[in-house]
Amino acid sequence: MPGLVPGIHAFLFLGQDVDGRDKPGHVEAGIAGAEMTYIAKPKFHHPGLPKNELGYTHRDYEGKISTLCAGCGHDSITAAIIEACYELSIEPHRVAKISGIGCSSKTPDYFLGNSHGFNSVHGRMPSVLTGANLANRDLIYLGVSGDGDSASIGFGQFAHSIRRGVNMTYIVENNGVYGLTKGQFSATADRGSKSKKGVMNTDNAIDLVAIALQLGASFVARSFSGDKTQLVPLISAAIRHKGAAFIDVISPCIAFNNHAGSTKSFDYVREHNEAVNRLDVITGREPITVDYAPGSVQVVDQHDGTRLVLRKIDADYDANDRLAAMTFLQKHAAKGQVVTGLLYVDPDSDDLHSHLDTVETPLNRLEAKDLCPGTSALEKINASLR
Ligand SMILES: Cc1ncc(C[n+]2csc(CCOP(=O)(O)OP(=O)(O)O)c2C)c(N)n1
Ligand code: SF4
Ligand SMILES: [Mg+2]
Repeated sequence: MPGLVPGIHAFLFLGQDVDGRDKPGHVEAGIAGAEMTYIAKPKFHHPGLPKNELGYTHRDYEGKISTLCAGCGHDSITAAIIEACYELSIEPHRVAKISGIGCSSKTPDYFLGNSHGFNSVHGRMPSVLTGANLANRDLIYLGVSGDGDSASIGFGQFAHSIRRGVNMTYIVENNGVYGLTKGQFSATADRGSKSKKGVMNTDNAIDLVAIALQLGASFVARSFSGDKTQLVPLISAAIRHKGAAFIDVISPCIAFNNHAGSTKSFDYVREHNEAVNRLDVITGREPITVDYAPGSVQVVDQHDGTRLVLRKIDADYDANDRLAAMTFLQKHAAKGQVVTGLLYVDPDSDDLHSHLDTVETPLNRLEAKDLCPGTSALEKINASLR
């Protein structure tokens, strides 16, 4: 995504043609006439690369070359999204990736180069995504944001998209700082944690996972960018979930928040990570074989036939109990522990379209006769309102 200047850009990036050229219709609503740069990946690849059910290789799910700092946690999340979409054999043109502003919000340019996308304004990803989703429910919505983008300026937008149950996978790449603007504490920075310059954060932290649980998100998880084994299936499961799926991914900023005293550094998260479960996603295409030890497995059936198999690490952990998840989270947070895994899933989830009883056809495919049902229908509606 060519958005390098904070605060003044809103780009509609519609992906690329297979030959790498921008598709006609690429719109820039940024600085008039400004030429933005990016690094395109070479298109050739080894003919022997493994292919998924659609015949696509990993390369078909990649985007441009990342311009983030080498070692940034966000790049690992990009890799996990690519892996999940490859494994699920998703048609790239069926995905809409929407983001705000920040290093994290730049990442949709580094995956799914043939998907639809909108790099919106700082903190406004959720409302743009909600609007797009209401207009066309046929796409898979991936909202990518940062802790500044979602817990600071965009906190209200985050809250409303979650409480409305928008059908989306909402990923926050959480490093506790505003990486793009050089490392100021964000609202998710823990009280008592120290900045790189040694300044202590005296404000209480917002825990987006706790808030998402309270607001009624039907899928809530936390993971770590350094744990691909946990993160990839979480993203796959969230994509297959119907409703608001929220994943908070601790993603260390190696430039500004990876020092001793930070609670979002690689070392701190590795030392304090408490995983409640490990997840396998079984799609209808594969035979369902569950061979885990009895008592340590929780199976969740989803609307689309997918089964989530949770291998419990904490044997007492029940991922269907919202209240218990909230208590569990708070108890461990008080001990400085970072709880990861699928923390809550509602097997009977639904979404905003079900709540509003909206028409199934995407709005741009409705015909005049659908939009104007005629005088007698109008008279009936008027009569019902008198
Ligand atoms: C309306 C507005 N206010 C402030 C900014 C400046 N700004 C750009 S990115 C950013 C914070 C990004 O932090 P985060 O979302 O955590 O992303 P990260 O860079 O850490 O991945 C800020 C404050 C802006 N672009 N627009
Ligand atoms: S400044 Fe931090 S968040 Fe931004 S690219 Fe560098 S390491 Fe990543
Ligand atoms: Mg951040």
